[in-house]
Amino acid sequence: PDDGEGEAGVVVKTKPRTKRPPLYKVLLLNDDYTPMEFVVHVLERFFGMTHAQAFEVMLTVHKKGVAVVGVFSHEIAETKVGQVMDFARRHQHPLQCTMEKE
Ligand code: NFA
Repeated sequence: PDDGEGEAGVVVKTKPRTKRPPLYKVLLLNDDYTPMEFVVHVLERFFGMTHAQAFEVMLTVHKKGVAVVGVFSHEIAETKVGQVMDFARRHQHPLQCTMEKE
């Protein structure tokens, strides 16, 4: 057990560090085939956006190629990505959703 002293009575301090878990950005990528209405629906359904918010974010992805659609813990981000990828595949759309450390 650390008694707070190093060699020959030298006092060694360890800073109390509260470490926050890393956050992950969930990204939605543009493609030429997924219908705009489908993307809007995805953003409403899985990211809790209003229709107006979802439409705005969809247009950003459409025009810029990619946008951050949310920031979450690793576990939640993985779940969101999985839900979007499953939903897109089930509807046979090529929509891509990924995550990256913030
Ligand atoms: N670019 C797609 C289209 O024109 C719409 C889209 C937007 C797809 C955002 C993927 C992400 N139908």
